[in-house]
Amino acid sequence: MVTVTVSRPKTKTRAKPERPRLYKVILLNDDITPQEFVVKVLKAVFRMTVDEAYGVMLTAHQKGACVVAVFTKEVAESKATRGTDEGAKAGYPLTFTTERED
Ligand code: TYC
Repeated sequence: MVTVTVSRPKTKTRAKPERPRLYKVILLNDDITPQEFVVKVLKAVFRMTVDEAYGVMLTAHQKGACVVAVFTKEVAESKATRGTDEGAKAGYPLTFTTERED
């Protein structure tokens, strides 16, 4: 007679969905892009009100950079690229970058 022992893992495999890592989109200041244009891009790409967009633009203008919003990696990178491309299309060096949150 043959005995077959089947061993199961001792640890329970629990369905534990990991929270996706989040990425900040950061707006960088420059000396060339007009303030109004920055506000226009923030409204269009990040669906901000004019007041929100003006506040973010002014913080970047005064401090050198400002966190615009936080998204999953793909969304953050896509929006940063869209914003930067809008500037480039209009001949401005407007730049959005992304940075992983800790
Ligand atoms: N500093 C620019 C100016 O004085 C305006 C500006 C603000 C540009 C924020 C980029 O992220 C920026 N025309």
